[in-house]
Amino acid sequence: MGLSASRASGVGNNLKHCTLWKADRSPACRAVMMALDALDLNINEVDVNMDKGEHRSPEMIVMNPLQTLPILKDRNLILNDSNAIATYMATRYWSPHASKLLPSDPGARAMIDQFMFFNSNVLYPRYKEAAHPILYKNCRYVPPNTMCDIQCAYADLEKMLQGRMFIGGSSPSMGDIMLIATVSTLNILVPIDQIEFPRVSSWVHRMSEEMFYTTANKKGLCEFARRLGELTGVQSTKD
Ligand SMILES: N[C@@H](CCC(=O)N[C@@H](CS)C(=O)NCC(=O)O)C(=O)O
Repeated sequence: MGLSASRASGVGNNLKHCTLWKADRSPACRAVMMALDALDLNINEVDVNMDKGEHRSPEMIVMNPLQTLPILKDRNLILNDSNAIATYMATRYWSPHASKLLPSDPGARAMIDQFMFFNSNVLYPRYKEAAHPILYKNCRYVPPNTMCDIQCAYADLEKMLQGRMFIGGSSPSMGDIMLIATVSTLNILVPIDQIEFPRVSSWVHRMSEEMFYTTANKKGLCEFARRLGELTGVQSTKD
């Protein structure tokens, strides 16, 4: 476990009393890292090696009995859900980008929440179902029924993206950020068919051109793809 090299540009708001424990391979952690970069907030980051079980050490369990990452500590407050962490940081600390990423208008905000709930209720559990047996249980492939569930989630997202460049309008919102972390990872496990899911494909492409995607998603996604390739013997072309 160790302090990670800073991804920060150095020009943003420095919040040295906040610490994020994270693993770049984890989509939930990358979602928070992208949110922080999009908001231009700089905090301490600690790399946790999940393969060595560091997230299950006694000092981590005190902070998060669920034994998952990410974990955010802001003085006495400890949060362990990526969606809660990202929205907390956007509303608690000043950023010139916060109102665009997470609008205060109730209708606009509810639309973003709706996508974020789709991420944590539908996409994320399917990611876990596909990835965990490979990462931790010697499984070598995504079982056909899990693959089918992921294709169904792509089909739902395809309908949800109708008429939208991004979830909240013409620029990425916090909802786009939380979703792209999971969808870009699912894309490695079950590649998104461009013909079947054209809106999802072009949204993924648009998101991959954002600066926060480059600074906070790309490296961990490559790490995930490399690890998956080592374990399954199949190299992804999607990262
Ligand atoms: N709802 C949580 C889920 C976090 C989660 O499941 N994180 C995974 C990594 S992506 C984890 O820590 N898994 C524990 C493990 O792999 O042992 C969030 O969105 O933050």
